[in-house]
Amino acid sequence: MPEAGTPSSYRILDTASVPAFIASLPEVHARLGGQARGWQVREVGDGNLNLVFIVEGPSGSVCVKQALPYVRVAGSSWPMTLERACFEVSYYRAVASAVGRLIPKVYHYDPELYCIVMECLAPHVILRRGLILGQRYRNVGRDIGEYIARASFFTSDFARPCEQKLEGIALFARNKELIRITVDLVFCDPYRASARNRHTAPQLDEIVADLRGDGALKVAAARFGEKFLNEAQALVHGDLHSGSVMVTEEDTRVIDPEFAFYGPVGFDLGAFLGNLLLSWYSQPGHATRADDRVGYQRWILEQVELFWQSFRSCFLALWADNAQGDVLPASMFTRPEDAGALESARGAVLDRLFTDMLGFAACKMIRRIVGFAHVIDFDWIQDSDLRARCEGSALAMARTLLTHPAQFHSIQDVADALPRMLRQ
Ligand code: SR1
Ligand code: MG
Repeated sequence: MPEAGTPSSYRILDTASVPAFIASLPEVHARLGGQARGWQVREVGDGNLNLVFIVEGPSGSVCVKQALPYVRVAGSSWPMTLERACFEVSYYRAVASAVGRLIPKVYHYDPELYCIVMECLAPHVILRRGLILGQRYRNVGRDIGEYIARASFFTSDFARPCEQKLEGIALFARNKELIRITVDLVFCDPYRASARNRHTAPQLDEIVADLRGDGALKVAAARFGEKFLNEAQALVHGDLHSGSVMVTEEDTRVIDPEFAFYGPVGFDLGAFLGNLLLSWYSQPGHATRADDRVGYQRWILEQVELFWQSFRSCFLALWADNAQGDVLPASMFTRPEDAGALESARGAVLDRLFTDMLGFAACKMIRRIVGFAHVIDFDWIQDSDLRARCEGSALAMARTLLTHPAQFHSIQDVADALPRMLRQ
């Protein structure tokens, strides 16, 4: 039964009702082919919020994603706006021309069912699951760096007139219930008593108490919370962790942008970096006799470096050709002798994004270990002592990133620091 307060036209879909819904959409029906009664439907959602169905027909398949009127993992005790589906589809539309093949194609949006019908990504897998299995995806770091560069540059003041950006800010500012989730679960709850928090206990009890008693750390995390709420630099995905990326050996796609809003570019950069670092620290928990995962950790670090380098070089290349916005416009730097000043101003912007990326990465790492929503990279480590060691090392790294940012001048500094934080 839908929650009280949901529109009367809304109903929760299930495997039995999805075929009739799809059959009512002639173009999608044609894509699947055959008759609705012959289609195979599976519910495959494993995220925290929504229903996801895969529908397969004789000529093709589609993915159907529906918002529930509550948080899926918490049940009806945590009501949640259905409008998130509308923000997700609005984000896809806003970045589609900038990012091209890096997002799935959207075939249909139903505003009454809060449901998106889109390209079924197969044989793609969720990156987080691939990382747990020790799989390598040669393009993923480079592709996600390019993705964030393209999506953020073309929605920023560096590329667009401010009027367009202000309209975007107004639209996505209405995504306030999901912004509230991030404020609470990323920037506040991990650092205070909250019934929603959990951690591996008793092994991490002392570390968690120490973290919640560390004033400097809490102030640093709050500074990034303030940035999150105040720096409307560009349209950001808002939840770009390794569970929001689907991959094959060659191909990379970004999914699940329901948390989208105008915010700091470093928030998306930090989400992806932080989740790669969590994966790196979780690897000893997935080692076997045949594979100690040390080589795999090296591969993750290569991806970390490729990710940042690809973001940086792509952002600068786009800027060189598209400086038509209101901040540092090319029209202000037309004399040959202006070139040096312009180049160093752009370099300074990239340096600030690097610093922001590290701080947001740290916040994202901490929330996944001591907050409400954990990650299977750690949760699937059965031995709780081993899991706590992996999590403790990741927490040590995150705390250093937040409280000693001056130690990190380059992405290589980050890579070099990771093994120094390992706990025995
Ligand atoms: C209540 S939703 C919990 C988390 O799941 C999403 O993936 C976001 O990261 C959110 O914070
Ligand atoms: Mg998600």
